[in-house]
Amino acid sequence: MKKTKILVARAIFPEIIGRLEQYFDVEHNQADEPWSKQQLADKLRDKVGAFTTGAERIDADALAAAPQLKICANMAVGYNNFDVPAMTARQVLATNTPDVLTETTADFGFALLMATARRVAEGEHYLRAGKWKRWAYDMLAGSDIHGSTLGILGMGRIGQGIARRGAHGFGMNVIYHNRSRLTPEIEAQVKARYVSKEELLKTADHLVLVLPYSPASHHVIGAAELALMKPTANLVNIARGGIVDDAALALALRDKRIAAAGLDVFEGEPKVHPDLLTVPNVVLTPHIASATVPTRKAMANLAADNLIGFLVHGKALTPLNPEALN
Ligand code: 8YV
Repeated sequence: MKKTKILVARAIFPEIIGRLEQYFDVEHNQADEPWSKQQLADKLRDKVGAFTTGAERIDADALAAAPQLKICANMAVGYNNFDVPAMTARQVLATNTPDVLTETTADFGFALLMATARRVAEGEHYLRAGKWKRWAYDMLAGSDIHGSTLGILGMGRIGQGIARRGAHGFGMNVIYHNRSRLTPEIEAQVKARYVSKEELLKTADHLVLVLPYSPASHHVIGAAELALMKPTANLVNIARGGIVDDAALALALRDKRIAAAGLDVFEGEPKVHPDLLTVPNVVLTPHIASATVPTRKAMANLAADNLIGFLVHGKALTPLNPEALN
C-alpha cells in the first residue's frame, strides 16, 4: 500500500524520522537546509502532513500551494507562524506542543532573571577580559532576587511555573497581569496576586514576559511602558520577539532607565537589533528556553504523535483548531 506523504521541514532527532517512517513516506531535511518560502511551498505541494518548527510560516499562500495538506504539527507551544483562521478555512488541522516544555522553559526564565539581576554574563566577560585586578565594594553589584517583587505578564502554564519558582523557591512577592484572571485556587497555589498592567510595570523589581505573540501583543512593552518601570528594574523576555520594542529597550538600557534585561527572543530573529549588542546590561541568548535534550525530545515526539494520531488513528493529541474538522 502507498504510504501517506509527509514533510519534516527541519533537521530533527533521527529516531523521530525513524518513528515517522514506520507510517509515512517522509521527505525530510536532515541537512537542515534553509528553505525559501517558495521552496517550502513546492515541497508541501504533494504532502498530506507537515512537521514544522516555529520558523516555517504556514499562511494562505503556503496553503494554496498544498491542496492535499490536512495537518501541520508544530514542534513548539507558540504558533504565531501559523495563520490558524486560514488553516481552519482550508480544513487543515494545526497542532502545537503544550505542557511538555513548561517546566524547562520556566527554569530558563529564572536562569535569565538570575543571570541578569546578578550580572553573571557581565562578570564573566569582565574576568575573561583580564579586568579583575582586585575586590571593590561596588564591583558588578546587582539587584536581589529573594524577597523582591516578581512581576509576570502573561500567566499561562509557563507564567505559573515562574510564579511557583519565585514564590516558593525565593520568597518573592509575585504579582501578575493577564488577559483573564486565574481562579482563586490557582492564585493561592502559585501565590500570585492579580494587578493592573500599570501597577505591574510600576512595582515589579523583575518583570518576566511570557505572553503569546499576536498583533494585539505587538510592542506591548515599548518606550511608554519602559518609562513606567523602576530604574532598578530588570526585564526578561522569554515569550516572542515583537512583544518588546527592541529599539526602545536598547535606548532604555543605554540611558539606565531600567537596570538590565535578559532576552531569549528578538524582533526578526535570528537578527538582533544592533543597539542591543552594544549595551552591557543585557544578557542575550539565542531562543533556547526549551533547549534541554529531554524536553526537545518530548516536543518532537509530541509533534510526531500528533501526525500519527491524526493521520493513522483519526485523532490528534493537542489540536489548536478542532473546528477545522467540522
Ligand atoms: C521552540 C518556542 O524552540 O515552543 C515554543 O513556542 O518558542 C521554542 O520552544 C521554537 O519555537 C522552535 O520550534
